[in-house]
Amino acid sequence: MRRTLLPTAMVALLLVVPVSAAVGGAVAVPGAEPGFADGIAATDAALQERPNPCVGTMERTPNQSTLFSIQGARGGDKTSAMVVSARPNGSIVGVHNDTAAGRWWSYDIDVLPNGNILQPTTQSRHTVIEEIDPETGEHVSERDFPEAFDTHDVDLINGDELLVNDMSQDGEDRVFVYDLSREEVVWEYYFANYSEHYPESGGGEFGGDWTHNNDVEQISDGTFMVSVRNFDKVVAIDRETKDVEWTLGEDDNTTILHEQHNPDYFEGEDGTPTVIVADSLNDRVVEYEREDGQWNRTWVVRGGGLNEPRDADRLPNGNTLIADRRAHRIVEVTPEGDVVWEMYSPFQPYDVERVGTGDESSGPTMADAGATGVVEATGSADFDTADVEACYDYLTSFEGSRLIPDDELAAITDPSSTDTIDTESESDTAGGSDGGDDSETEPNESESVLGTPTDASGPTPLGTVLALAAVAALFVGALVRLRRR
Ligand SMILES: [Ca+2]
Ligand SMILES: [Ca+2]
Ligand SMILES: [Ca+2]
Ligand SMILES: [Ca+2]
Repeated sequence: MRRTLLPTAMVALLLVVPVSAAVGGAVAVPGAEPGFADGIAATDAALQERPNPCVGTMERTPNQSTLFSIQGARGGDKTSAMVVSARPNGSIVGVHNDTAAGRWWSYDIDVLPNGNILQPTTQSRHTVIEEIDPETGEHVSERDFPEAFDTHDVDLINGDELLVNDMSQDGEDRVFVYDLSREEVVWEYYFANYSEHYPESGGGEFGGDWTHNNDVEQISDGTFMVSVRNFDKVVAIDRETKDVEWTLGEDDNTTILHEQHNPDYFEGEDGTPTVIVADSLNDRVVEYEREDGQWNRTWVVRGGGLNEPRDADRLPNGNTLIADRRAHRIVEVTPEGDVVWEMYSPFQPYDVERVGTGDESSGPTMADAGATGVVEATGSADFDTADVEACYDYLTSFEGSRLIPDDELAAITDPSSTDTIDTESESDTAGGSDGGDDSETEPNESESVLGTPTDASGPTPLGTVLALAAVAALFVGALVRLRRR
């Protein structure tokens, strides 16, 4: 017996919690960054030229800032879960500290069409989805999903739906769609209902960390791509029929994928389906193309210290931006594997996004770039544990939680204001084909896309009354059950 829809009225009433200022911190003042943390080798001339101790190789400075999330774990120790924004030269725009807001883990980040940042986090073994103001780092909105366990990815699709992973811990692993207008779950896919694709004997322990489904993406109208990590495969699922349209990878066949993260789907110039994947336990990033019903591996970057990468985004310039988990760094590599941009990101980065390049990857494919094959990553800065520690100290003491600089934010919310930002992939971001409705032309950067039913200052009186009534009803119900025992 599988769960059906969430008790949606309760969820909507109790758990939609607008928050006006969950995290403090002043807006960053450009240029007013703290100095080097203690313990940095101040005699190192090369290091002295760096704006902070988190900067690694800087062979090339990109046009926009880079956002990355840090899960916050070092060995068995809990460290700060953060979202960090770095300027092209590696200087820090701001740091959003989720541990300070009471969260535990911090995962996939998406820049929404209004410039806000969407992110799943966890607190007390359940999922909290945050929408973060890019100017202040404050939470415009937070939503609790108490029945969703340890969600690693949520995407905004079709303008008003959230596509969400739920790893569960009871065999009820699922992907679901939450309709923000109707305030309810409108679609669910329980992996255990499809044993032909996900037998209970496969993946991790059934009833425990079984599927570890860790990434979702709407790759076309009505098709969801899902990373089922513990089955070493990525599947494309038809929303209507729930049929599996294609599969990349095979459980325990680790020559294809091994406990992967964050596959991105895009297409070659001739429409060839292409997926780039952080092939985590193979310590590499791989690109596959689909031809005649077969997935062919076209590009691999490995070596050079790559250690369990968890995100890889293809940038419009053909380079690949990688969140390298156990190396505690973000690297941008060329098709030939040269590291051209590198930031330390302690401890355990999860996702990285280059501001203004669209959500995740938009191409080009390595086949179209004429750069197929296996390449070795080279050119990382020669950094050690002390460097990473110094970076951690710097980030956790950084004052200012702004995440996107003003000019870059303007380019996102009003693309006509500048032509320096590549916005060609906006249809991927929203998952819809017509991103030009009237509401988008209005200045709306302070609004919440999560669609809290009230303004950001708190629940309406009616909402509060209904929520309290619902709590009271639960309490009375529990009392009645106790007395019957
Ligand atoms: Ca996402
Ligand atoms: Ca996604
Ligand atoms: Ca990605
Ligand atoms: Ca990414």
